Amino acid sequence: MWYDVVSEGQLYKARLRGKLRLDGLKVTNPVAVGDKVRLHLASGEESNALIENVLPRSNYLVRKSTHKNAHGQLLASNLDQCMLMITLVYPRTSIGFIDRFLVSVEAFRIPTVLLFNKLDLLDEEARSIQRDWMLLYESLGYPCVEVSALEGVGLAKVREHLQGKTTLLSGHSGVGKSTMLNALMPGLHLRTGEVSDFAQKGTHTTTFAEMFDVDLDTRLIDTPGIKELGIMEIGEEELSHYFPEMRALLSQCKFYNCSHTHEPGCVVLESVAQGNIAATRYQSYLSMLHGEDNRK
Ligand SMILES: Nc1nc2c(ncn2[C@@H]2O[C@H](COP(=O)(O)OP(=O)(O)O)[C@@H](O)[C@H]2O)c(=O)[nH]1
Ligand SMILES: [Mg+2]
Ligand SMILES: [Zn+2]
Repeated sequence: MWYDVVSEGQLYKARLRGKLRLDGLKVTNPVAVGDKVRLHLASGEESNALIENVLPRSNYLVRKSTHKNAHGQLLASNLDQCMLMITLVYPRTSIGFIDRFLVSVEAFRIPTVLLFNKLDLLDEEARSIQRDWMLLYESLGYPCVEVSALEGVGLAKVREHLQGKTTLLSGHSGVGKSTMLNALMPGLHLRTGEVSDFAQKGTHTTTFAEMFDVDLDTRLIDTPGIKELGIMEIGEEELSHYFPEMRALLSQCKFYNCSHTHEPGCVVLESVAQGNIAATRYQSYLSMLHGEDNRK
């Protein structure tokens, strides 16, 4: 297994030196994109670079491994934020998928920006639905930007959000991630198309994320082939903490271990009834609570 390590502008192909200690993190891979490592250059040769250890991570994202259930897959580390690309049409991203993504990332205490792409394809009705979604998520603390990556609309705002940060870009295949990366970084020429993970088709290899430098201190991580984050085990009593609008109310529920489904004196239920918590959000909460597959 070879890793790309950049040091002072120079790219090294590196291998792991022996076994790395994993800091008690139950993951299948010891190193991930975004990691800062100590590199050892044996006899000064570029081809002999060894990763000696991984420096402490400020945060990380782990997703459920498809192979071993007990261990997750370390997806990326040292992130300032995630950016979820959404499209209302071609393909349609569902509210359930958005909420599931947001909960997964909240669990790792990483902020998320929502990017609504393919603005050029929306008719008036779809545009108005999109505006409602944006109002809702903005009110929850998730900045929203609408763009057309293809026509270059809204890219200045995207740049503002990215500036000086390391951002993990995610979203369904076909929403326009590669198109946006190409637009932000002329000269990159990533392959785009309806089926972006073409190269992985029919194989069972894990797809690794890749980091791009937008400028000196702005980095974007593309996650091709990752269809959903795959929520790590989140306990029922923990789930509402990852809905910001519920988190703010939790201490007011009558029962300490309230599930916010039927209990008397539940402030969350009250807020849903009064329309202060969006019905769609509560629906997402219930389906996650009941372990329903909400990935589409
Ligand atoms: N109409 C329209 N098409 C777009 C836009 N952004 C991307 N596409 C198209 O959507 C398809 C998938 O884009 P791609 O960047 O490969 O998506 P990815 O799978 O998320 O990387 C391509 O045919 C793109 O040309 C957009 O803003 N508007
Ligand atoms: Mg792509
Ligand atoms: Zn409650």
